[in-house]
Amino acid sequence: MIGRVVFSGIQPSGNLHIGNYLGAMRQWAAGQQAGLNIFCIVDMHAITVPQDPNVLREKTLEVAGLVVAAGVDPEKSLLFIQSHNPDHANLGWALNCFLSMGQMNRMTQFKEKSEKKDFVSVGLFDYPALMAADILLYDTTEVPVGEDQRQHVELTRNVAERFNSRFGETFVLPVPVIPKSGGRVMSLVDPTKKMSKSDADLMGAVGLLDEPDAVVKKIKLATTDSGTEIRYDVKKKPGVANLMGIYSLVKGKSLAEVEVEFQGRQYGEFKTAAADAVVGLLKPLQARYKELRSSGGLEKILANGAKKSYELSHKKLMEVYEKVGFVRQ
Ligand code: ATP
Ligand code: LTN
Repeated sequence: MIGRVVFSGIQPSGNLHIGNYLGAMRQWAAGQQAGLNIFCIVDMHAITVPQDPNVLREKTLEVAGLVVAAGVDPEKSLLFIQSHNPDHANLGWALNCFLSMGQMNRMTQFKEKSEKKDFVSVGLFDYPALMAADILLYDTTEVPVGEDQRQHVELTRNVAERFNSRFGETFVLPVPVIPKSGGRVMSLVDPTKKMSKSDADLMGAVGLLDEPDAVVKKIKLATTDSGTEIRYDVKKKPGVANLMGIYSLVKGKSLAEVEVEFQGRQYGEFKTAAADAVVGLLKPLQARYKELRSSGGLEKILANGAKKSYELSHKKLMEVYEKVGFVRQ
């Protein structure tokens, strides 16, 4: 084991939004100073729900590019596409056999994502086993994710403990690292729901690749209450509170400072300031993204990430194969 190992994944489905950035990617970038950092574009998780093949291919590269543009430095971290390293699916299969139906039935994300769907794949149900494999292959100690993923990381610890107690020390137990603020950026249309890539209403989320005009429009039209006071009150003023949260994270100011800054001012003025802040955040990110996609540098980064990740994961997979009793080649 090599001390601190950070692993996180992101699905290449839909358009990445500022919730993904503030809740996850920003932390990934900030935490790269020490230890081994691994980030994975989880295309195999994405096909648990229907995907258009051409869109999935393009989104996979887009998300990878945005992760780098958001500050994940390929010199310091490994970045790769999940389907490029077959060990993930192979360990996922093995872990399936150490997870109970009862445990999986308690996963709230499955319940939410399967509701009112005509077709629910076994893959969607089994999603957390593959996620556990992603994490456990690398002796991961920390998993930076948003609040919605806490239960999956708990399940990962659980299956690791079960395997360890049966076969002896094999897996490291990871801890979820959830940001104190930013863990849950809410929709601009319905601030009681989280900002989501899979939301059909595109006005709810500010995309990381949105043009400045679109950003301004979405923030200006964001749902707020009929009052006038700019005060942080999630229950009574969820829309204003959400915009204040976004503004405070982007500007690096506390909520109390934001309240003081906008005391006695109108919603319109505050929304303009919030929109300016988000446009300012996205401008350099979008410039880095465009440069990376046009230079061909991304493909090299991903190829290197796949090779290096396999060197690490394959040892672990072979250890598991040995322990469960597979004949080695
Ligand atoms: P969907 O919105 O379609 O459910 P998602 O954005 O939650 O997708 P991922 O792409 O897998 O799913 O999420 C990537 C990371 O972004 C995860 O760590 C997740 O917790 C975080 N994240 C997603 N939405 C938000 C949000 N609204 N606020 C904060 N963090 C978020
Ligand atoms: N389930 C996660 C994405 C994901 C992940 C992982 C996150 C897949 N594998 C491993 C952390 C570690 C999500 O939907 N956000």
